Amino acid sequence: MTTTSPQTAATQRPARGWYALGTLLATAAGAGVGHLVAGFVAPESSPVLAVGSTVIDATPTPVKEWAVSTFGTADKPILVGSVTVVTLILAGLAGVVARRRRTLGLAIVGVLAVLALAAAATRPTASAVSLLPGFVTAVVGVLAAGWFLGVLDRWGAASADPASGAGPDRTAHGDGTSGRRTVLAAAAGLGAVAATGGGIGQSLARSTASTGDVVLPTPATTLEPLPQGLEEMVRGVSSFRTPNDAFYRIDTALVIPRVGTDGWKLTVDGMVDNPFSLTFEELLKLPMIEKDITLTCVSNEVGGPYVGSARWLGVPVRDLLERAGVQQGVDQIFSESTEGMTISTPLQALMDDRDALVAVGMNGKPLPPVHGFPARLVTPGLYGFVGATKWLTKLTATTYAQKTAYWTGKDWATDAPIYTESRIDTPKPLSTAKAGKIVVGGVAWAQQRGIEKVEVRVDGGDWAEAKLGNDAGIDYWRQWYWEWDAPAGRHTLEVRATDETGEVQTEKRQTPFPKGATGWHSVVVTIE
Ligand SMILES: Nc1nc2c(c(=O)[nH]1)N[C@H]1C(S)=C(S)[C@@H](COP(=O)(O)O)O[C@H]1N2
Ligand SMILES: [Mo]
Repeated sequence: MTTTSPQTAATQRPARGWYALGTLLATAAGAGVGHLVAGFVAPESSPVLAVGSTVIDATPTPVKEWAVSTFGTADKPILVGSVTVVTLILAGLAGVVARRRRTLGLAIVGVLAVLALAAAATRPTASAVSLLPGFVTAVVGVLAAGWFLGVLDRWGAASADPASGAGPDRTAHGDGTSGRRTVLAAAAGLGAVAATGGGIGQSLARSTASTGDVVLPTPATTLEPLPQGLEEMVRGVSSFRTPNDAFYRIDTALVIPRVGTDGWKLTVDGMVDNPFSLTFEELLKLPMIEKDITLTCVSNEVGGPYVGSARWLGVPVRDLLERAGVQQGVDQIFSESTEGMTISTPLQALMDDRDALVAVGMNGKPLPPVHGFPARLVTPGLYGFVGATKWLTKLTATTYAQKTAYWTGKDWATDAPIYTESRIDTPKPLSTAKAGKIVVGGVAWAQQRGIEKVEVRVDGGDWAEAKLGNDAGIDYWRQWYWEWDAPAGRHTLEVRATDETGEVQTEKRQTPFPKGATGWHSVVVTIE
């Protein structure tokens, strides 16, 4: 070893691993404090979450589809975890650099934080306050790293002193001097700052707006109560109404937007004669209707879970657009949400008699925060990504030529009617049952057309007609069941639906991208 460094000789420094640990923990401490500050000012501007959201937006569609189909709704924690791991690896490498080139190493720690700051600053909803968490992260991270590396240097200098025995390079893990204890205490301190800041920040970010004080208005026209479902008779079939807390959730938000009703406004503008805005109170005073609608995600694979059915309460979008006076030439309504999502819906689908809603109620309750509180769009017959904007705040009348929404910019379809689909809920795939009577059951949907018939077949044999559950309108799914006298062996069950126009669900396999999956759902079971 030579003294190429302007500082102490390499032989007097603790091993690289200590430096890597130091900058890693210092960066974690910085990010923890940044997360805490974000929890107070703007959770989505937390360094890790801002980078995570930027990664989501920058991820090519096929990769995102793969992630959704592989990880399901765990894709978010996995993304945040990956961002954290990659950042900590880079932070650790910065420590290795800092061992010899202190300024450069610390600068890398600073750059990591500044990248997070830049990510926060370029989010669609960024404001001046979004810069604070990244700034705090940079300052805390660099100062903590500088401090910790100083502790290491002093340890190295002390142990290089002939009086205190061999240098730490050789004895880093074994000499048990008080210097080592000091270093470990410093490391534990940084770890504690990271964990405490991150933990408190996380609980702040999770505390969403309360919907408790919202009293839903009485609808101008009410629906009959939802008819009886099959779930009590057919064990394992999806319930006719999906409870709010079991309803699937798909969105790009890493933090559930905290939207209070106080500052919230819905604006209708663009190519209209009379643009206007409504407060939440004003919205609630408009005549509302109830509607049973099955919502479906375009990313739902054949047989997948991203479909749910609820009774929605809201104002027909048509009423709002008529009040604004949509001008000639408009072909899309471009909606925006409080957290910066943009979604485009064909004007026609919002104006015709399907009764697309600006919904405020879901199954008799205010919208839960994850499902768009205080108001969202629900468009019967269209996949959610082109008609179900959550945390809705703006409807702009415009044209597809003028404005491109988030998913359209990622090459998804612009107009995406839901395909006729059917799903076997029971028996479960690869389950085992005793030979004899088995009830096969599930759901089928063909929003805007309605389900006429559901058929099941075993091992590619003849199609048998299933019995349908009650009907709650063409925009709502139908439950179905079929009694099977199951013989021993391994069997494949398949299902297909026919809509009320007479069209049979296509067998042709199609991926969710770019306009929804098609094909027949099948389940393999073993009968003993
Ligand atoms: N603001 C916002 N709204 C959104 C999305 C989103 O990412 N952000 N995702 C859409 C998609 S892809 C679907 S399928 C539905 C899902 O609604 P849910 O989570 O209430 O089931 O919301 C839609 N509305
Ligand atoms: Mo979706």
